Amino acid sequence: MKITDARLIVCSPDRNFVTLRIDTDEGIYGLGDATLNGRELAVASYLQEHVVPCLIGRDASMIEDTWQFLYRGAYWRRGPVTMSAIAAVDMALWDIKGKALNTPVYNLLGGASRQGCMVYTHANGADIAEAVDSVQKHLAEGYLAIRAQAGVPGIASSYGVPKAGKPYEPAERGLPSESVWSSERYLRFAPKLMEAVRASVGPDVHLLHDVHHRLTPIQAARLGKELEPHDLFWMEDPVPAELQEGFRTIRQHTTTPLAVGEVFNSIYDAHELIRNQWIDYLRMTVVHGGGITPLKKAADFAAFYHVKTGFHGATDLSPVTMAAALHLGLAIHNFGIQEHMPHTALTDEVFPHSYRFEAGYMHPGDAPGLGVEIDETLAAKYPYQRAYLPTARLLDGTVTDW
Ligand code: GCO
Ligand code: MG
Repeated sequence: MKITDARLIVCSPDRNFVTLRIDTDEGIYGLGDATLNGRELAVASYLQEHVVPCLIGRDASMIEDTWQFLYRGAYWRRGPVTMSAIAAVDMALWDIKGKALNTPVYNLLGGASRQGCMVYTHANGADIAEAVDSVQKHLAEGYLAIRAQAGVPGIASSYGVPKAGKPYEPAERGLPSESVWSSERYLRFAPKLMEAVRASVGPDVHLLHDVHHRLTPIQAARLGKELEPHDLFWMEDPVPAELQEGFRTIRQHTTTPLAVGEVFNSIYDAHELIRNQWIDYLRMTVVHGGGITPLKKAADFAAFYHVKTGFHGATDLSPVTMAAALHLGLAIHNFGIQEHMPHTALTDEVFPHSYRFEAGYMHPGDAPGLGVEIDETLAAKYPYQRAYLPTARLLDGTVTDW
């Protein structure tokens, strides 16, 4: 089966998405997600200018070979733009293989290891009371695991908290906005938030919290210790993780489980974290981690060190990535949890899909391949719109991690 065509579909049904469609001479096509929040057009151009010409005429069944060709053959390796581009090709080829063999992708990855993938969703509020209400609302929807964030007193526009009346969406149209940050104020507040949430839900609900790369290792160690009585499922991204050995300090001081890696794009971003057992959950996901092919290997490597998966699943990953993550999560043994930040109704209309949510779990569905389509006529009505993630400064004006 030969690749005859590959093209990019860039659209913005409520937010930007970059999708790759690969066509074959047997009439079967596959879809891959290439969305990189705030840098979408760089990936689209990388694919269009440098990858698509090399795909035409290749054997669509050769997934591993194509991955190695795009990774090693470029000479320049890693980085989110490169790896998101390779991921899109990889996903599309798995989609094609599933359709060609008339089976869902999870069957090709070893078959189902469980009935469904437990997911967590986001609860948030301007203050603790609103956050607790939001947690209760999501519990009523059937979620068994919930991430809680709230506005930190004295900090305007805290991470994870929506503008009044809107669902939380990290990217904003136009040029990057600026927010302020104070780790001192946050450290005084976060344990109170999680204490109140735990008191309202009782012992059985899984609670998560995202620090979003804001602290130093010793601050994160202190927070982890203070959160221990509230029994978190995980504390996410407590420090920026370029320096993997930063996690040694955190780990020495706290038993709060740690989740890291939504910005990683290679196993080499995480191999020390895993090998030293400094983390409990690996958050790399299919689109930014180079595709299903390398992520399956990363998950298998992590399994040997008691590390489970917790794939990133924010709205800036398209329904194609959500499907791919669910197929992989259903198949691997060391699946931990899947993030589920639901897309808007319009996004779901542009990307009809077979995955479904029921009683706290998601299932990829049994459609052949990944089980996601794109309505190109509808997509064309929503062209790309410039949008960026916010930036952050400390109270004295110093640029800090958002
Ligand atoms: C999460 C994340 C996101 C990111 C976003 C950046 O845990 O879901 O931290 O909300 O901020 O994906 O593009
Ligand atoms: Mg996060």
